[in-house]
Amino acid sequence: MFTRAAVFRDIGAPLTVETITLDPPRASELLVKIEAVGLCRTDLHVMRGERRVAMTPMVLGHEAAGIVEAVGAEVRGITPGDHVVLTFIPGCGHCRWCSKGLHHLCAEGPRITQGPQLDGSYRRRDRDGRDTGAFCMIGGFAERTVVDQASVVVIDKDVPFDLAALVACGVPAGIGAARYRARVKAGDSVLVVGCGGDGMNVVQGARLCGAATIIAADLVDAKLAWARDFGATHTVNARGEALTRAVLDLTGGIGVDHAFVCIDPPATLLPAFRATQKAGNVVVTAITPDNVKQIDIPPLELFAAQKAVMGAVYGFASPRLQIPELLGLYREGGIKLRELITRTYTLDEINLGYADLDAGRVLRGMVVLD
Ligand code: CXF
Ligand code: ZN
Repeated sequence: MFTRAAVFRDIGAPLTVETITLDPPRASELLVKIEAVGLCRTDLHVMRGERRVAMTPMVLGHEAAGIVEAVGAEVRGITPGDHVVLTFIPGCGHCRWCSKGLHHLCAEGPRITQGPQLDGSYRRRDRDGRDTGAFCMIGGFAERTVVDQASVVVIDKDVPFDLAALVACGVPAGIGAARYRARVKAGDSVLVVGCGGDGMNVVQGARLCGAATIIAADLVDAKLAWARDFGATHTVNARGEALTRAVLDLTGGIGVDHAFVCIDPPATLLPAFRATQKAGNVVVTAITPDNVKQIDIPPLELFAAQKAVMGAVYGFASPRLQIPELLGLYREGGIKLRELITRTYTLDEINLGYADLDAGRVLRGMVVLD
């Protein structure tokens, strides 16, 4: 069949919305009609060449929800008509990590920027007949996609698709980082550097955990105002040493229990590290450009202050656990989802959506398909 898709062809160029060929699902795969797909900054890093993918052309998009239209013969527990969220790391189900329920650490994870399906072959071709990849084995910037069942979580049918898409990336990444990586406790103090899709969810995750002090830092005042709505108790518009000083001032000179680096790790890591108290946690949720080869922390400071520096992908917990859990929390009024979406776009407007993200005009842009 044919489907329209936003295709990444050249670094620095806009995505091109094209009609491509999509082959039917193989035995362990499904055909999914995409209903909504979020505009995450990771895809922007790819478009700019800051994060290399292994091939072009490639359909980007990894924060997607939709309806199953067809399933392969070996698919279990998913049927046509099911509503699904797609996961940007597959859960193969049998590797060392998946067998412990740690699907965010699936052994197949390192292959998600390569382009092919989980089984190593291609389902998409462009108009010239060239194999076309699917970012994160999803290729969500499209009307339809074919994915392995390892990339699918079934959700309740009453969840709006735009909200379902949110729990595919930014929401679990942020809320999970607070709950499952740092394990923020009631009364703790927290710094969140970068209040975008991940950071805003760290703010609401910290609130959910009962943090007493939540300091939101960003260079865009509108995001700081939004952060207050999501639970920030203090806001700081500063970077570098000024950021560290401001946080120390707000915490009686000792620093926060937990700092989260949700944007620009090379520039923000050391200021966040120095704004963290002794024995505190520094959690990196943001992706780092390929050309950054090392982190900037003096080893003696790390040792003497006995801090922990840690990474968190997918909020350090399985999307199979978190997706239903987060939708349940939303239903109970425990977290905000609707307020994360600043603007919606058609597939043809996708480059406008990314321009808005880049300019700091949106918290989350959402492509809504017909
Ligand atoms: C990313 C994490 C690193 C690989 C690509 C997807 N996740 C979300 O933005
Ligand atoms: Zn993402």
